[in-house]
Amino acid sequence: MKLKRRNFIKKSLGATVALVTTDALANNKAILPLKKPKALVLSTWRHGIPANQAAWEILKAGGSALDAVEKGVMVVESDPESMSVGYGGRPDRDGKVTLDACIMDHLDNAGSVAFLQHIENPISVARKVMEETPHVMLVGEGALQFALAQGFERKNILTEKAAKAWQQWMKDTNYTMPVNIENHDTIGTLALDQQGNVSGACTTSGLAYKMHGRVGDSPIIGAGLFVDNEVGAATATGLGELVMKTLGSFLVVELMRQGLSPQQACEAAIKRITSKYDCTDKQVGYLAIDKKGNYGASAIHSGFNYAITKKGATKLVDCEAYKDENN
Ligand code: SD4
Repeated sequence: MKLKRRNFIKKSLGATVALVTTDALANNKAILPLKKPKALVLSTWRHGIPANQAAWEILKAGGSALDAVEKGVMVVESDPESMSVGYGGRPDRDGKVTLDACIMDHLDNAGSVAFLQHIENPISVARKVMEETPHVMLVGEGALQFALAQGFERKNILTEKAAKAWQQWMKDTNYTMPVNIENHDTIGTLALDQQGNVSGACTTSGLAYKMHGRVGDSPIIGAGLFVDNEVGAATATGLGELVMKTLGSFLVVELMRQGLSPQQACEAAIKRITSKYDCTDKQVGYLAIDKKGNYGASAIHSGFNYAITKKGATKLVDCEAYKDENN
């Protein structure tokens, strides 16, 4: 039987979609329910647990993946105990907290801020860039001016705890920029909503004690995050320089477009890095989701974990270190 568009009736927005055929109506037969998309949210690292829980409240109520990822990462940005994101984030080597964030929705819209100071929730500024300007990315002073004009509060986001840790670091390291597998914890969140749409958000204070002015992968569309609602979404954590040089999240999504599963695509993107660069003391982790709700993750070294929430239940998953079968 040929089904036409007009045969689809939406019972209500965001709720179960029912399929009715004219024949079935004529014969007074039962309405066939279509499968409701299964909402899902994934976030990098342990702080992904509270982020997912906030995102889930939105998804559960039929809200958009876009709202879910924004509200989810905001919890972590506003938590002073999380020392790699937003308020409480570790400063650069000059003692300044500079934030990077980006967001992307299911309609291919994107917004981003980089090297932003004095604002607790850079992800919401990134969303405003996406929704209120013709641009994708604002940086530094310009991003701050835009945020203030949009009504965001200027705030000291360097906590006493982060300042003390920085002072200690100054004593111990003599101002040498560290690059190792320990000094990062960006949050990247990917969500699939009940309407079957995918969105993502990524936000960080970047590598701890980085050079002043350094921007990582996290606010770069295609590097720290990429969403294509035809395929799925991916996000990255770890040493941003390696992610930027391989345009990692875009690569993962493109590999999924070509038919790889999220797991296979994450592994292939990690392999792209390990085959080109010495990664002895460098970590990168990828997280990906497809439109069907399949997901995967891969990382150069063990230690990367992520939170997954489906059907309201959240668990933390340890990601195995990538193993190249050919080596
Ligand atoms: C950066 N990718 O600035 C970020 C840091 C990070 O988990 O991911 N941390 O390079």
